[in-house]
Amino acid sequence: MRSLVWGVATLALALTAAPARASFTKIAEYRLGEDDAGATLGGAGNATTTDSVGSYDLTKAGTPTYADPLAGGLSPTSTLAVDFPGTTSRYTRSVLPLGTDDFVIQGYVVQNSGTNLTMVYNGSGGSNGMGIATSSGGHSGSSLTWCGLFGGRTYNDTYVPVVYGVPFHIAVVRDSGTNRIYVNGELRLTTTPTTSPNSATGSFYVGALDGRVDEIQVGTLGGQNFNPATDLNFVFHDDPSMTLLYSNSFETSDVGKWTTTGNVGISTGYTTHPDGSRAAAFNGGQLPHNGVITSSAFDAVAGAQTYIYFNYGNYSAGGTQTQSIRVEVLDAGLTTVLYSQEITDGFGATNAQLYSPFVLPFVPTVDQIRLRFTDFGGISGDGSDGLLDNIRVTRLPAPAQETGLIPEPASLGLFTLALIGLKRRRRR
Ligand SMILES: [Ca+2]
Ligand SMILES: [Ca+2]
Ligand SMILES: [Ca+2]
Repeated sequence: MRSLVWGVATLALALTAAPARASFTKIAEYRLGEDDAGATLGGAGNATTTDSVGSYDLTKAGTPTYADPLAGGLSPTSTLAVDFPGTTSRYTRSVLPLGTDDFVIQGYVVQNSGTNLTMVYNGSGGSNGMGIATSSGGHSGSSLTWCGLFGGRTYNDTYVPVVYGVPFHIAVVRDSGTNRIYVNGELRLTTTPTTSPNSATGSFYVGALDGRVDEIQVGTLGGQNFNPATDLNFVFHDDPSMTLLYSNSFETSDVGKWTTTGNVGISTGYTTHPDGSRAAAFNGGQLPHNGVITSSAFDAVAGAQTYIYFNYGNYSAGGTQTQSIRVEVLDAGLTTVLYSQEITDGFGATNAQLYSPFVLPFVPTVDQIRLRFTDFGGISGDGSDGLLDNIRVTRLPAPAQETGLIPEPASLGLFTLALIGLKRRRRR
């Protein structure tokens, strides 16, 4: 049992009617701002935060504040999130009646610092209940990763690294005895443990970390199977609300979409790829970390919420070093960096060729952009490599929404209309 920093908290609950399309029945939903009277960006959190579907409002502890929704984030219907400045700040009540099977807990999180923490938990983490946690113990000790925690005794590690400041959507599901964890819409882990979680006692809480949390949904499956297409509260890159700006899976059909310098090549030599049969491999052959991949220029829309989806991983053939990549957005002339984010992935045999899904939200300031992926850090001559594949850049809104196909009150602007349309489709 790895050590966690456990929060304390409190709560109780009841069932509400199922949403029309989802397989699971929400018993509580915390939008964390939108349904809190008087909530304003930067303002102190209300004494209670509202359960939008049930009667399980949460009580404030510490000093949470209302904040931007995860950097414009993965949930475009959100207008506020809650920032928690540390483990003593949270929203809490006594436990929700989730049972020990057929439940769903999902939400968005950005962690800014710290190690083993929880972002949402129902129960007493050391001994019972279920929730979403981070752990530094599961990834060969080299990095902090997103985990599901079941019953306080079963850590299910996704091996997806926590990147400080980067938003993630995490869903922990237990469905007819099978545990599943989704990260940014991708199924990362399926396991059927021999023991069920212990019934939750103690408290339910949200927060208790240094970072922001948003759009928490808790529900029961009630005999239905979890359906990620309808049940994940996540905007997939191919959602009809999105416009695809650029894609590159390093397949032969994509040739011409990128250039390389330094120690990076397009490889078919790995046995698994998140998409197709080819991926980009950095510092293979135990060469120094100096590879750079630059995309061709492509059209964007200045001011539009834009997302970079991609898979990045650490292939370890006995090597023990982390892999790091800098993801940048530049203008077409490569003169100005408009956005930059560094990602480091850990190592380990269990992580061999295991790519993690990332989604980086940004808003361009120009109408034509390029991407640049730069391998950095690490040591030369190590038997692990950085792998990159399946790059997709999308923006909101979709063209159909821009041409006025959505019925519109005259007082609303186009972008607001697009969000309303999105909300109709995506809200569960
Ligand atoms: Ca929200
Ligand atoms: Ca590929
Ligand atoms: Ca290497």
